[in-house]
Amino acid sequence: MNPMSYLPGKFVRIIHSGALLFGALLAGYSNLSAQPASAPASSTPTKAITVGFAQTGAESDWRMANTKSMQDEAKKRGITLQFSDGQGKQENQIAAVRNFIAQGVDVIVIAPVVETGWQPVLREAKAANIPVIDSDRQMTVTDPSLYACFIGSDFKTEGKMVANWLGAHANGKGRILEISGTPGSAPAIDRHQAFVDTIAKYPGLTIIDSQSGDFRRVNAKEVMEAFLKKYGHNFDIVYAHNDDMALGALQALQEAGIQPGKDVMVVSIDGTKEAVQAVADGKMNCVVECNPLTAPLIYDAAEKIVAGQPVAAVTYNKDQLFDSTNAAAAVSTRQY
Ligand code: GYE
Repeated sequence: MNPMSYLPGKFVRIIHSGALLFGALLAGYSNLSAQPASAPASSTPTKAITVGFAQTGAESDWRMANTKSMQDEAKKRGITLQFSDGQGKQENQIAAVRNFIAQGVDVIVIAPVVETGWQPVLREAKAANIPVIDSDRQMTVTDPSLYACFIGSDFKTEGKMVANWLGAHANGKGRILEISGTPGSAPAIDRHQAFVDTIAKYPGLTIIDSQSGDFRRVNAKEVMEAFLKKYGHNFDIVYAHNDDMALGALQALQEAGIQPGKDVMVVSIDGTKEAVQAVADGKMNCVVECNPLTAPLIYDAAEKIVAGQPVAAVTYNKDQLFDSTNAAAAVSTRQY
């Protein structure tokens, strides 16, 4: 493993001086002679890298699309991908990262199930000079040099977008049942907090109860059934932290004889094809997108880090919103 020095928020890899010199000569050559940059590059193929990916689990359609994106893009680029499904448990993910360190992979990508508790294993990766990319969910660390960069969505913006949409469309009917994601996960924390902070602007909107559905459809259906027992029809809005949970809630509502999208509003986040279709069908009211197809950005960053180039500390997706005005037109273009 090459020696590497760390700067806050990014990694700088000091590559073998011979390679550095060779790279500098190539760069100089293409600049001075005005040759297309690709001419010399094509004669020096970049080393295929090995990436270890500690995935959260397989809890939702979003997650499956994210895994597929990482696998397909690795194949396309000739990247060797070591994939581990953490099955929703941080201890499994930590064990996977230790395994990647033992194997000496070039870059480790973690989609952390929960936000905290990563520092010890990140220090082990740093000691082994293996850069880490934080994918999808933020990790909280006191030492920002412990990972190279974050690539994913801004969950606070998503929570805020849903809340502002409700502020504009709920027409004074504002008793909200919240079905939240995995406790301690960045999306559950941020999508709750930003939503709460934003609905404070709209006096009619209040969360009357909040329970976790762990980002899973079956769990959310059970949560919704329990809500229906407790509140009867006495609520106006279901806010689910992801589409799978909204679709689980939809089933429970329909079984109870309540028409989702009409008798009560259902809103959520992810933008899966199935949920956007439900909006187009009038069974859901608003879905904010959260793009899982981030593998190209992640591997771009991984390849840059390995090549000793700087990367942006934080890259957020630009996520859009679907409601009755644009969902039908968008369904056929949804890729997950
Ligand atoms: O919203 C949900 C998934 O971390 C953004 O996790 C991700 C969330 C996504 O299971 O469907």
